[in-house]
Amino acid sequence: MPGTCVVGLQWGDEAKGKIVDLLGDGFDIVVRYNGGANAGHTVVVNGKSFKLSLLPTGVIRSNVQSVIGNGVVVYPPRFIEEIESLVKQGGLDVSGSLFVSDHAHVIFPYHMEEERLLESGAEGKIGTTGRGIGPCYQDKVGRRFAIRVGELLQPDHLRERLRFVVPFKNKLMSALAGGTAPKVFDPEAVATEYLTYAERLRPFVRDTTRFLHDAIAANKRIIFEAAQGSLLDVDHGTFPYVTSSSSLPSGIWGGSGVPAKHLKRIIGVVKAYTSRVGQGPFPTELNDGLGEQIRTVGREYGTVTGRPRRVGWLDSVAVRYTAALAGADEITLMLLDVLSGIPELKICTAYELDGSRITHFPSDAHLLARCKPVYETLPGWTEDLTAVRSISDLPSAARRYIDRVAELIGLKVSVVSVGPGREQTIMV
Ligand code: 2SA
Ligand code: MG
Repeated sequence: MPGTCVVGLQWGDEAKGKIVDLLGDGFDIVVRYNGGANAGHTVVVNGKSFKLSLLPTGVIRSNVQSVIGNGVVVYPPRFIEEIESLVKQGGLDVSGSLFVSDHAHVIFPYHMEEERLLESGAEGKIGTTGRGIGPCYQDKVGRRFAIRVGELLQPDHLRERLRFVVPFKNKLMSALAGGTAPKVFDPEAVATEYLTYAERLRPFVRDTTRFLHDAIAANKRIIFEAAQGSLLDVDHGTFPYVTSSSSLPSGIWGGSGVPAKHLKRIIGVVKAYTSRVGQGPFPTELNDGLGEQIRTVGREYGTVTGRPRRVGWLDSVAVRYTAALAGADEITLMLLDVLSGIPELKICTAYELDGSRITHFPSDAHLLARCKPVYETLPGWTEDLTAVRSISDLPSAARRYIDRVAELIGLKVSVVSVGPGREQTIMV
């Protein structure tokens, strides 16, 4: 069974969805194993574009089965909204081809409220997407207050669980708010609301671990779509400015039940520069007019939240680190067209940390915050790249940039993307 993983090697938004799309008919099953409705990708179905945040991008292929694995946190209203918008606007009915794990955890409105309170304080802000991701994973790991998708389908049990969980959450939120909770949740009302969602979800819910094990036995080709980016991984990312799940391929085993030995190809997706949303250190950040230009040309605004993304130069120290962690076999270089017209391009090749030069990535945020980038400068190009379809038609400076990136990261570049369209792709 050839398992493939498509994973972003920076802080997310590397255009992973496009790579999944390019892999096209080479797969039978597409799996999401981490995160929730904090991911954001735009897909095009029958000429119409959709913003998906919870469903895997592969869901738009009628011949592909899709799985939301046990490692994902599911917000039912968003799930229903996404499947309904696919039907209404794209004429695409995914019932029968999309499955949600009964072991995935459920996001409730109190998770979002908890997050809102935590993020509104003056200190400790992470700059999250506000989708309840962190509080839901916290409940999962804490065990006592979490509710799984399978539990939604048992009405009496769900009511009983919520009668236990919700009063605790109300107390917690009062404490977080410093006395009186701005919002008090009623367990019966939450149960009634979620039981209606449960009926919409029911046909999609199954034991996806067993489904995937059967698929492996049947030699089906599976693609794993990582959400967020490797530097947002809860263990190896720039902690604490990370998401609450394992966004590296290491999350696949835990988040889907598929053992790592079935992974045969790991594609690391890299933006030709860097972007980051939310708080946390970003050594190569550009806070000037050039940064503004890259943000505008690259349309660097959050798909989910619309937040302007922070942008900066490509950081080869960071990507070398994540490529090693991900076990990447190759990299795809995305959004190269955005760099056209910049006279000189910089790539970070080392850091100065407290007076010493280092070439490894200190993922601890407090150390990374003290790192000053050491740059190598390469000549830029003025030509528009969006219509280029082969390496030989690229300006020589662009070819040099690609070669240097491959050399610094130590992996071959297999694809270069020069625009969002499927055809705006150079196979190397
Ligand atoms: P969270 O909400 O708990 O996962 O936030 C924790 C950190 O993870 C970052 N994060 C992201 N970074 C980039 N892209 C993401 N997806 C959306 C997109 C984001 C959006 O595709 O644009 O629309 O704003 C994503 N999801 C989480 C987040 O910014 C925090 O730094
Ligand atoms: Mg995104």
